[in-house]
Amino acid sequence: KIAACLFDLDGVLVDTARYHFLAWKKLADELGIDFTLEHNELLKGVSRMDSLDIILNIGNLQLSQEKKNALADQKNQVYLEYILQMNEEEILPGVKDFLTALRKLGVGVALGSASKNAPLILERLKIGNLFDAVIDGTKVSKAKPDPEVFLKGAEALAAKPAACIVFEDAIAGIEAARNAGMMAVGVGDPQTLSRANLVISGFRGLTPEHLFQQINEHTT
Ligand code: G16
Ligand code: MG
Repeated sequence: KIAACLFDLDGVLVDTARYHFLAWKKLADELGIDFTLEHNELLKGVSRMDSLDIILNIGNLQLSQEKKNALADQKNQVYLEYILQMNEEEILPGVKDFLTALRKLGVGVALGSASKNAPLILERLKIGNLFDAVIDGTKVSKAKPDPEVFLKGAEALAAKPAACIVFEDAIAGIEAARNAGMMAVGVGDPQTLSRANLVISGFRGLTPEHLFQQINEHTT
């Protein structure tokens, strides 16, 4: 019996990765660092400061913590400009129906995201009301693949980890789910997300009942 479903944000409910990329790209350009879309893959699910460290590494730049804080803020200002222009149309196909159907079944729904901007994004998408708990980057101290974000989500919903399903687009997120003792559904490429119990391409046309059945077939 599935007690709760925990959702990553970026790459699962909404495609904010391109806004992160554009904001980091602007910063990297200003620093004279050649930051590519390929590099951007390394930043998925990674915290803001760790992302900056990865970019500075690419450019072989070493900076003081003070300077790094300022650059991270600068990137976030640009990112926020994109976020503030988002609307409901950017929710990925099928997501809203899937979340609504879960609630009707009495399954707990939580967000488990590394992003400190997660509450703002939920508000822009007008789906905040579909979540029983929101665990975001301000509530965790350890980044995925540490299970903290998902364990806190399960705890908030009073659900046992083994009765939880995590939906993730990042390898580190799938590992975090496994480390939490939860079932992991990858959203994206089956080859990249081979450690997931099951991989789906998205939520379009998917019902919770159908997904639970598939999960059962893949885990028994
Ligand atoms: C997201 C993104 C990451 C981003 C991180 C922190 O995580 O995937 O690329 O660096 O949040 O975001 P912010 O700068 O808004 O705090 P997730 O866990 O939702 O995929
Ligand atoms: Mg993600």
